[in-house]
Amino acid sequence: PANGVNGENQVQAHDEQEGCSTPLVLVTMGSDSDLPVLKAGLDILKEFGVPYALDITSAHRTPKYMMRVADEAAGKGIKVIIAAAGGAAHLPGMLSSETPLPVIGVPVKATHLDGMDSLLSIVQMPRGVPTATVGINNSTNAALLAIRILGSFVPSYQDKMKKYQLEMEEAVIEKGNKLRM
Ligand code: RP5
Repeated sequence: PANGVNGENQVQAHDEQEGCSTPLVLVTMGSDSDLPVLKAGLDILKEFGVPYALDITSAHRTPKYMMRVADEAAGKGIKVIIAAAGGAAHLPGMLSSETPLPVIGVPVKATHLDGMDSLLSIVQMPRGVPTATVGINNSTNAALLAIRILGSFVPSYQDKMKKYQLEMEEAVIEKGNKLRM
């Protein structure tokens, strides 16, 4: 079912594994040109079976729509917002200024400044308006952080996170073993 946060701009919520169609994470971006950067994070959300909604909410091109999305997200059952933006990346901070939900910003490398502009635009928030910031183009960590937040009150997500961490550890040890052989 089409189950996005705000109707017509929304694509389907992804819920393959959990059988729940209410999105828990809103993944939004300033432009569809940011979508390739978000792919890795979306793959993580799918792997963990987290239902999410996708949207485009530009702080500069659709400011009124962006504020409506921020206003309504919590009431629609969203628990965490992931927001990607490049350049003058005001989207995560502006969403954060309007919603009580945790917002995770993904700085996108979109201009000649190699993503440093996006990173600094997102990370340097004023006191009182916290906005989590992951590395440039690192949507993987944004998704993992969102799942850790969900895992604080959904035990199944925390169990999957523990398994993910264990498998990561085993994979690195295995690589080391091969090098030492
Ligand atoms: C930002 O400007 C977007 O988040 C994107 O990273 C960047 C470029 O957008 P487009 O001109 O490609 O639409 O607002």
